[in-house]
Amino acid sequence: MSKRAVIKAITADEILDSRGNPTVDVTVTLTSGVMVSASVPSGASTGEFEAVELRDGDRTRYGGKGVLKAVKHVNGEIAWALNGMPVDDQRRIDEKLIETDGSDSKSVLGANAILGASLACAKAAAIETGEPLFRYLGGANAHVLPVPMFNVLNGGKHGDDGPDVQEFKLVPLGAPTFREALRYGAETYHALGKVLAEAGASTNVGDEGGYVPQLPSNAAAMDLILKAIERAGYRPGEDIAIGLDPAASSFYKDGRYILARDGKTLTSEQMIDYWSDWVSRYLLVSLEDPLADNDWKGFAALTKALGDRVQVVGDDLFVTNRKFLQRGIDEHCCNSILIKLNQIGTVTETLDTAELAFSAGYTCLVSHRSGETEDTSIADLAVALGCGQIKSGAPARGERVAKYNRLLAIERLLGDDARYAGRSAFRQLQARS
Ligand code: 2PG
Ligand code: MG
Repeated sequence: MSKRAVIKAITADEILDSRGNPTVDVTVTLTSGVMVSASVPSGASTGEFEAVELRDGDRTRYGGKGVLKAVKHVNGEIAWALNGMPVDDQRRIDEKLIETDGSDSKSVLGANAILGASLACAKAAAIETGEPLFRYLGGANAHVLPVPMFNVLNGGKHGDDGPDVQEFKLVPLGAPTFREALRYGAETYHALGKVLAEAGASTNVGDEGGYVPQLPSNAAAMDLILKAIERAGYRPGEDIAIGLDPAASSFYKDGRYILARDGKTLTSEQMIDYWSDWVSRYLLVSLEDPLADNDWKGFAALTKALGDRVQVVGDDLFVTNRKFLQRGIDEHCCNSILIKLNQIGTVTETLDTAELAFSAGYTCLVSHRSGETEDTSIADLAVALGCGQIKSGAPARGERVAKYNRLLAIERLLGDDARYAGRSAFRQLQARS
């Protein structure tokens, strides 16, 4: 590409996310005529130290959730700062955004404004080079298709009246290709709908497209999912394993874990025993945020007890931030990190965090947010990182399947070069095989 393809204009608009809340959409125009947009997702079970998503707070619009201030910052300060910069210099662009904001938490311009601009620049640069985004970000050797984790049963903050555990995910690690993994997931999702209906449970869906049944306990959800895997004709553990995101901060209060569905209130030690029992009983390959985001001691103990049997993922604990990840590495907390662009707010900081994770032997799981848009950049990011894992909700609902469909397109594009990560994505399984 011409090194001199520069940013000519940056504009933003307020659009809606999948929950019907406003979010930021940024359009970048280059002097070459290239024009592309990126939109920003939004979480519900957010980590305490995530970069700040700027909301207007004006109760007369969208209940205070408008993003007109963030939009104004893109059209103003961000456009002034970035106009005239070479678009292929992503690190410099992101440094400029961070510097213009000037705060640690991106609270001045808003991480939503900043990420929109950062991501739109990356997409524009990819188009300018004539490369797909995954190759622009990941280089010539980006060819590994991630194992999709399908969140088929929602609870916690994503599904009222559902289980305490926020996400029960199908992990089709035995599929030969991504395309087949998607089929395994969709077939089992539909089988689960039938299994739930037979059990007299609701098949309404939550924020990420998974069912939200009212069940007598959290374990009851596991039993129904295992039944659905078999009903769909797959072998639990071999073809499809299970991953969880309890998002434990959401049921942690005053130093105790309150599992309302189980009628239990647990200490950190008891919560670890609870998960230890689940790891033994079920076919868990991945366990994200099993404890609250300030329970560092608990995380170290849990990782020591279970880390060689299950992937322990830090989401709210690390918030895609190198600083918190470094603390986790130093204190032996988790062996994997969730990667969310909007937790940290720029493309290069996200890549830097993933780089630190790999260097410390941690795996990376690229993730959507519970409030999503049609933007499919995370699919490309997962292939660019070659990390072998992504979660984008159920294999249903437009904003969720947009990412999975993008991965189908990437797999098609790569042709014979594509490799599906499968079991190799999980360190604990590599060690055993
Ligand atoms: C999570 C995410 C995505 P939210 O906890 O991992 O599933 O949820 O976007 O609400 O933080
Ligand atoms: Mg999470």
